[in-house]
Amino acid sequence: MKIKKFVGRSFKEALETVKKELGPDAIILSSKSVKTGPFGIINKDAVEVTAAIDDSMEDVAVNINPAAKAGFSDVEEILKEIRGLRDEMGFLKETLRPIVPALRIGKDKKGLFNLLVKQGVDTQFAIILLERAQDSLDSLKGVIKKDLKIQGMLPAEESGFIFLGPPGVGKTTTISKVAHLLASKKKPVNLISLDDNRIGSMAYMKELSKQIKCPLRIIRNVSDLPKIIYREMGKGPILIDTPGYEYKEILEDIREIFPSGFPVKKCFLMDASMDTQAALKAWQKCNSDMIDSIGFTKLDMASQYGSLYNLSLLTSRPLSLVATGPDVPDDIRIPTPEFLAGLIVGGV
Ligand SMILES: Nc1nc2c(ncn2[C@@H]2O[C@H](COP(=O)(O)OP(=O)(O)OP(=O)(O)O)[C@@H](O)[C@H]2O)c(=O)[nH]1
Ligand SMILES: [Mg+2]
Repeated sequence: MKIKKFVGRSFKEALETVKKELGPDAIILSSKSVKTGPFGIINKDAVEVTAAIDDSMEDVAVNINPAAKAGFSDVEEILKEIRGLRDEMGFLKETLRPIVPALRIGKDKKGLFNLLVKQGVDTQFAIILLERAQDSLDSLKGVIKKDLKIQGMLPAEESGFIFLGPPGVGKTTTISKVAHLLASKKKPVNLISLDDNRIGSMAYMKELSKQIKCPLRIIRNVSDLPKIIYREMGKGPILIDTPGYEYKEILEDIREIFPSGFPVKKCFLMDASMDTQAALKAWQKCNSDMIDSIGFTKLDMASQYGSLYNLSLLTSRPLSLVATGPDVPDDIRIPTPEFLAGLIVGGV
């Protein structure tokens, strides 16, 4: 077996040299992009092809008797066909490499790649993750864990939260869970609702304030906030509920009315059962640069959790909390990186 390397400006050119030098029976063993051409000359898009020719084939062909030679020629035809197909596949792979980045993933990591994509992790993110991980699930989880920033509720335990997000994402339900959690830690919670229009929402907040025995103010505009906030600040966490259809305007008002900074943490809630694009659209609709942290709701409704990884990276905000069901006060969790990474790869 004679093995030789050939370099060409393209895979096709390298292949032609292989054919010229080693003949049509040459087998392509591998190919890769290289920066340097023959004699160390820098060549921008060079392709190096490693080819082999079985030099014993000639001897076999010479020594074989004529009767056997007839059968051999059939085999030879099939081999030729296979070599042709291999060349074609190599050529196709080279042509597709720039437009199908997944071809960068080696055979040993293909299973993990498929798993990530099946869980909804963005293809580009999956490729980068696998370039940084070894070919084991534990190593992959380790890399995912490093990328996830989890802040928890500590920064908000004193100042409080204003929850923002699209309609129905779970703002009022989450505020209720957080209020119970903080009340159980003996924090003197202060409730404010900017949702003064809907009877159901107001009744819900009134009931919550009764349950945890804390004051509630229902206001119409962000301009009503400064006097309450500056009076109550420092006494305990302030939890502010907002109506979903107005989150963009509310953020604009906050920027205008609190030019030197808003003292309550702004947490944007995203529905984990929505796909990445839909959730991202809601995020991009508002002044997202003003948001301090994110939270994921409805984890119980999601069938895959890759979007949690995508959105953590795309928003580049730390995670405050996740909601794991509709039940108040139990279905809330400050996840560990281990828990989240487990969800993202499809287990726990
Ligand atoms: N399954 C499940 N349902 C939830 C979760 N969080 C909230 N919900 C439900 O989602 C629905 C909407 O929740 P809300 O808290 O009213 O949502 P919102 O964001 O305040 O809605 P708007 O004020 O209309 O924008 C309710 O039926 C909740 O019970 C969760 O984590 N899992
Ligand atoms: Mg609400």
